[in-house]
Amino acid sequence: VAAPPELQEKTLVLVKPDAVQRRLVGTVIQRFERRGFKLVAMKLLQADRGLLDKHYQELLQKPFYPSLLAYMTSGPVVAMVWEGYNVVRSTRAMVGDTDSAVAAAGTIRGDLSMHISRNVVHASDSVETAQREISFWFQRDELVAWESGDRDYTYGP
Ligand code: IDP
Repeated sequence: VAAPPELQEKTLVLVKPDAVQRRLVGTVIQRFERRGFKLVAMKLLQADRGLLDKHYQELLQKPFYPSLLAYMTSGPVVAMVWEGYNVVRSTRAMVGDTDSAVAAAGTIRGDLSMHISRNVVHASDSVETAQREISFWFQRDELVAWESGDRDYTYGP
């Protein structure tokens, strides 16, 4: 039986180049897996400027954009789509404040990073943004629809 629509909300998470270099890919994945979210797409890739200009279209005019672009193209990233109830908001809460220096302990940034310019992960900030970002990073057929056998234990009947 297919999950109801509210359990099929999706968000884009990127494990940024600093985290790939620091061998934190597994740690980041484990955070979302253990919460109960469902992984529906994942790949390692070297992002290029065209993709990042679309992904960060709201930030193109910011003074830090050139350094952000250099950071995000400095090595491979892992792009993932996670699915589940309230996943966009929950994932943002798990990721923590943009500035790692003030991100709360217990969040991914607060536990694993020190500075706003090397903040380990990206997560979409709204359902609409998530849909747009997923379409930049993944082809439709790269998303896998699958039912997890533990759904009643995760969400109740
Ligand atoms: P978010 O990643 O928490 O959604 P945004 O404001 O969308 O935060 O910024 C995107 C990314 O740009 C941040 O995650 C960080 O890597 C970088 N960034 C944002 N503000 C600054 C800054 O003031 N200096 C350097 N990098 C920044």
